[in-house]
Amino acid sequence: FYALYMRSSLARRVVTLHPSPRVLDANSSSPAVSPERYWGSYRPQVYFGMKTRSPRSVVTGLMWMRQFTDMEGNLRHTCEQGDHLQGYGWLMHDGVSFGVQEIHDRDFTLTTEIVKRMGGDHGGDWTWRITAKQHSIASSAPVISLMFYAATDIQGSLQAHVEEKNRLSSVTGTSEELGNFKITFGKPTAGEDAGGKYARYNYLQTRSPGLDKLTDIVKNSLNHKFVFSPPKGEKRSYFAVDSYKVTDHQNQQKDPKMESDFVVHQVTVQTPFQIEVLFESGSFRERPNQLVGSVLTDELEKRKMAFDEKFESTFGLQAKGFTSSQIEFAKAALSNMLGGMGYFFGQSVVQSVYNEHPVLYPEGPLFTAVPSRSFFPRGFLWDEGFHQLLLNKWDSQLTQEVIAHWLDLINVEGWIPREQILDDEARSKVPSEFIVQHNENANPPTLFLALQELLEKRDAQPESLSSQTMLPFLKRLYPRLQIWFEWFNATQAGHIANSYRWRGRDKDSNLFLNPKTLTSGLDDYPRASHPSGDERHVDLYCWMTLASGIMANVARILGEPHQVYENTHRTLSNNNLLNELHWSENLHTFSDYGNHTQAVSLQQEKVFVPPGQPRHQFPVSRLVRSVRRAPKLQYVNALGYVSLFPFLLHILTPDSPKMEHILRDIQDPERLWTPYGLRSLSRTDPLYMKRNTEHDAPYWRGPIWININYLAVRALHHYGSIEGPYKEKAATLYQELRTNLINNVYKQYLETGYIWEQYSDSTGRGQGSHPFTGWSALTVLIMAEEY
Ligand code: 6A9
Repeated sequence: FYALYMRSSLARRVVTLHPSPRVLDANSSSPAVSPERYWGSYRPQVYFGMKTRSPRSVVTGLMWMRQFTDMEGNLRHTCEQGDHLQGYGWLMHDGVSFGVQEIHDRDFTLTTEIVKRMGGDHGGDWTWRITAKQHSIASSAPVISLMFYAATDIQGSLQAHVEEKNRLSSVTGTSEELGNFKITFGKPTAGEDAGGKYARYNYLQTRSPGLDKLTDIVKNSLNHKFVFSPPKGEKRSYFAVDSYKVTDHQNQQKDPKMESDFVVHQVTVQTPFQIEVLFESGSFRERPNQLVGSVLTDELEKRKMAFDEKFESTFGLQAKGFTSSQIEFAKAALSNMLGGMGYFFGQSVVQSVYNEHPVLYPEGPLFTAVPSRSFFPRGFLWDEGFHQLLLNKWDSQLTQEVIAHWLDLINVEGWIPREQILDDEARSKVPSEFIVQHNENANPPTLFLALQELLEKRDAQPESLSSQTMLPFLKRLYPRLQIWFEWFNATQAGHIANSYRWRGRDKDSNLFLNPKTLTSGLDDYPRASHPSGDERHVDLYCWMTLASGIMANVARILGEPHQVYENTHRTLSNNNLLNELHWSENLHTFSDYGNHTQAVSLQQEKVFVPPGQPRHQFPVSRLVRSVRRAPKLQYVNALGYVSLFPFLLHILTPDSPKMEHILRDIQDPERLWTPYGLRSLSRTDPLYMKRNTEHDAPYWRGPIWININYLAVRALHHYGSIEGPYKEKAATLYQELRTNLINNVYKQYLETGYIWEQYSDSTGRGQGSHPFTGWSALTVLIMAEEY
């Protein structure tokens, strides 16, 4: 019995939250405490939508489609790369009160604007203005259907108000967090002061089994029987939502209690046109006027001006002489990170060695920026530290809140799940094998970088609001930082004292050219060919050096004992120890150490599929790893981002002779230097641009990544401004690398309409997920020279 009891209590640990008081009060996101941030574009996974920062928010959104063209797959809703839009994203967004987005579809552009107005007890009112314009007047103006919707999520209710046959003029509703409210749909006009336009209307009022099903419900309800017949044009039948089919769908649902209200207002109209949608909160009583028409235009103008002013005073790009087009680009990069912030609520699926099956983590909220609105619109732990380097310059309060949300997710062991896949909408985007998060897995503690920035800003601007809230914030954060740091120190330690090792590398070595290390964030970056307990990883060593230093600082500020952190920091900062553990005299670079051989390659092999599998008995050919020379304990011969870490995180002393080698590798076009930024792996590396499996293209084996390049320019700036033998060299390289990065990310944006996940080291072209305004948006800081 005792053994059983022990087992089950161990099994519960992974899902037991840390007992220290949360950094955020339970009501911290409520409209009473934080009215300005209640409503927001917190649904980064849809092209356009809003929700409140609450667990079961009413959501609003927009779907659209082009009529009279190939209909299949033409319905737009969630951000999908497969939609092949020519670009979309927020051009302006202040993170609080307004935003302007442009969406470039095949032959027309939608401009989606939001303006909020405070009042009442539920986060106030807001208005949307959607403006549609065709791209070229050479062809006939496209007819577009906009489908505005509102949906509840388990609690609350919505009533559709229909006038003039099929026109849904408004939706009234009520929910726990919003009280009573009303959404009014304006009629389309040709422009702000222009008259009305011919339009057809349709609506759908139904129930939905979940927010992840909204697209399907609308798709399944589409019917082609409706006729578009403008005064001077031809009669044509068009697609519209039609309630009958959905009733069938509804009947298939088993649990009616779990169904939520879903109302869609479809308006079908030819470009150009403009439509406004007005949300009014029932508790907002002394409203001077409605936020529509010229009132809205005036408000928008004011916010845009304020945004421009704040942008210039924060980043100073005009003063630096950037062109207005470059500044637009930088505004778009920042705005899409701000406008791409999500408020997610739900549970991770996690597992420890004590759990036979994955288990559900406690429910909780996460307010976070996301790397990519299309491909991974959710929180990633180490991405977030980079995001906050940019957002902290814009709004330190925001950064504090985001860090608090992440640390409030920590469990009693001191572990934070790396990838936050919290609700059905998020889960619907992830293949099942990637959903479960394992509690032995780390991810670089970049939130310490963000904390470092917060502390520096506090020193520079002691009078600011965020500096004043800093102490109470740090006090509540501190026990969580301590356990987080200790978790790294204990669970990711290497065999030798003061060395560190990423856990969670791929186990089945024979299927991969080099088993991946997803937890390091650098996925397929080459490590020891044969994972073992003897490994030590130089990037993790450096992250721990940084983290211990920040821990010591925070402890000192709070008047807590700081000796232990300081000792760790002093030990790890000692370049002799670093050299001893990680400098390879043969390779002349900082390196990982482990059981390694360079003599590996992928070979075709005929194998029989095991009995029971569909193609049993037939030989199939697959790639397996062949090892031509046995591995032995040695330094790992890879040259790339990992080798640079002692420099990237400022751990090298400025007079270290190793600087010479590092700067040489950086500036060598045969190794890391390209006209577009530093490549992730040297061109001379045996694994440069090598696939890891048949289906796994090189990722961190050559391409240029902006987060590490940001750290590199920052380091060059650092070593270029302090005394030392390499000062001038660093300062020169700083200018060149900075220019190359800015020019290429900007050029790709102009050419493709997107900021990208990574850039080709041979052509500079953007590649991978897009839009990617996570850490690639750090280009703004590189432009501003804010490090
Ligand atoms: C798997 C795909 C429809 C990989 O930016 C997020 C992370 C980084 O933290 C990491 O360093 N990216 C980098 O190497 C993207 C990870 C995406 C995983 C998505 C499922 C969905 O399929």
